[in-house]
Amino acid sequence: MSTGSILAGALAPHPPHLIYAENPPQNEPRAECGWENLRWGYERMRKDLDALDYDVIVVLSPHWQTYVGTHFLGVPRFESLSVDPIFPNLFRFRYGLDVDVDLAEAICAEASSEGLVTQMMRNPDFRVDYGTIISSHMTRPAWDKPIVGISSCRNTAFYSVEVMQEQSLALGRATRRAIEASGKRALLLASNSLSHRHFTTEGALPEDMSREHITSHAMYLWDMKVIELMKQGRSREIFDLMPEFVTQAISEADSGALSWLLAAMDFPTEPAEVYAYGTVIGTGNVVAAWTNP
Ligand code: 2XP
Ligand code: FE2
Repeated sequence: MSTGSILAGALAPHPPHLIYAENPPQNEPRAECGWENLRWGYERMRKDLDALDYDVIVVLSPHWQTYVGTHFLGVPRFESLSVDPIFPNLFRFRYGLDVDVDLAEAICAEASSEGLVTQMMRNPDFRVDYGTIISSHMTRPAWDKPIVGISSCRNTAFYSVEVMQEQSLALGRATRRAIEASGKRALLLASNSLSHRHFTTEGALPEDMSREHITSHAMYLWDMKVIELMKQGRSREIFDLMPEFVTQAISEADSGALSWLLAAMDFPTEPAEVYAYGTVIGTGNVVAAWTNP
C-alpha cells in the first residue's frame, strides 16, 4: 500500500447561516440571500479542493463537546435531523453521513498511544453535531466522501489554553501518523470561526445584510493578525499566539480545531490560500486552505 498523506487542511467555519442562505434541499427553512462573500469563498475553495481528489474528510468540530477525552464517530452511517439549538429558525437539516470507521479507529489508537484519553462513539442513534455537518456540507455538498468526526474535549474550558495546545499537538501527530499508515489521501477541516463575539439579538429577517458587521474593531484586528500570518505561511506563530488570541478574541479556536489542524500538517510554511473573510452575526470567519502542506 502506498503511503497516505494529508493533501490539504482547511479552515471551514460552520455558521448555520451559510447553509440557510444556500437553500440546499436538506434544509427546511428558506432564505432569500445572505453572506455571499463567505459562500462564494467556499465555492472557490471547493473547486481547488475537488481538484485534489481526496479520499476522506477528517473534521474536528467545536460543537461535538465531550467531557472525558476525545471521541471519534464510530458507526458506518448516521442519518437524522440536525437542529441548531441557537438558530433553530435557520437550520433544520436532514443529513446522511458515511464514516470511515477504519481510519477513525486508527487515529483513535494512535491518539491513545500518545497518552490521550479516547473513545469510539458507537451509538447508532447519536445525532452528529451541526459543526461537523455544516463544515462538511459547505466543503463537499455532494456528501460523497466518507468522514472521520473528531470531538472537542474542551480542555480550554476545563484546564487552560496551554493544556489544549499540548493535547492538540499530540492529536495532530496521531492524526498524521494514522493517515500515512492508512494509504489514504485526506482533507482535514478545522470547523471554527476566528473572533467569536456574537450579537445577542437578531433582526426579523436574518439575511438582512445591512445589519451584518464585526462586533468590534478589536475583534477585527485580531482576525486580520491571524489572517496575515496565514497568508505569510507563518503557521507556527499562529499556534504560538493561540493563548492570547483565544482569550482576547473569545475565539472558537478554543476548541483546539485550528491547533490540531496546524499540528497535523506539521506547521506549513507555505502561505494559506485565503478565499474569504466575513462576519456572521458579528463573528469573524475565514475560509482558507493550505493545499501544499
Ligand atoms: O454559536 C456558534 O458557535 C455558531 N457556530 C453559530 C453562529 C455564528 C458563528 O459564527
Ligand atoms: Fe460555532
